[in-house]
Amino acid sequence: MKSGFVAILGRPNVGKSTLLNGLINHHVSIVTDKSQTTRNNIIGIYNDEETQIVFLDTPGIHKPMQQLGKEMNNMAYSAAHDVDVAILVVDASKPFGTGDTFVIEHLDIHNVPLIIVFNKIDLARLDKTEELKKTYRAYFKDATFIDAVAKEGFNVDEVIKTVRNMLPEGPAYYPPEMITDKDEIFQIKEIIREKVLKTLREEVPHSVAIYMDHIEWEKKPMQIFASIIVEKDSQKGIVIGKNGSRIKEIGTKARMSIEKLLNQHVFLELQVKVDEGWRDAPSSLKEYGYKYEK
Ligand SMILES: Nc1nc2c(ncn2[C@@H]2O[C@H](COP(=O)(O)OP(=O)(O)OP(=O)(O)O)[C@@H](O)[C@H]2O)c(=O)[nH]1
Ligand SMILES: [Mg+2]
Repeated sequence: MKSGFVAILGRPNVGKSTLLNGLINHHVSIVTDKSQTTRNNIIGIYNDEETQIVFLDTPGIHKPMQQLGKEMNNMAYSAAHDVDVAILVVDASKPFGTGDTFVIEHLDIHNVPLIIVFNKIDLARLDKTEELKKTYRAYFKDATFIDAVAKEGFNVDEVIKTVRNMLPEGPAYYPPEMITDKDEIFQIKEIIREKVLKTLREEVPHSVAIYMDHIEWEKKPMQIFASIIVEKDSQKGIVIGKNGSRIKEIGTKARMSIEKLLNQHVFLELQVKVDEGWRDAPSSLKEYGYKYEK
């Protein structure tokens, strides 16, 4: 059997989480059109008769403005260590820029088998992509290049095939029924955050964290009480909306997705709380699960 660990790395919003979900055929990592959606390393496991691939989705590497960003980058940097294969995802529709050099300079992927996935080729111009590939080839002369449209599943099987050929013989590290390392509480919080990100615009989403106040698993329907944490008083009103309309919309959408995840009816109550400047406060970062720990 072939098995191993594979990190999925790259700038924010290039399609890493979309690719992970496609590779393992499960929605384990949230996807939105906002940059810096993923804030933790998230394992997704692929299994077939002769292979187990443990993929690691990671936060998008970016120039950090707050401590939260530094923690996220550190998670991504650490994911690149001790893997059998690294996948660098690139947005093929964007020209090479400082964000790309930032990733290349900060990421230690020169001594590991590397696949570069040129994603979003549905939005790219062929000649521009060729130019981009030349630039990446100059940095990584031995990397395997794959074009993809992760959103449509195009060439996702090619990524699996290529990874499999790079993996050593090894045992299954996880039981075959396991698809992710994250528990239900993590997944519920992520679903709520996904709905917040999808409902709100611009700056507010980056200031949001979800805190699980209380769950009553045994009650019918199951009761979930969670808080949407924002950084400033002014953001509280934005999340709540006129007459509570926005938080109601977030709550309804989140409840429906949580019910799908848990396969049962749930009662979800959301409230909004202010935690001034939490993205730079070590204790808050720890509380919300964003502190990078070695
Ligand atoms: N057109 C197009 N859009 C895509 C493709 N793959 C992903 N997207 C979209 O790109 C956006 C970002 O996707 P994500 O998977 O969240 O990107 P990410 O790299 O995980 O982003 P972060 O978690 O912020 O680092 C979403 O709106 C996706 O639907 C693709 O192949 N083509
Ligand atoms: Mg992501």
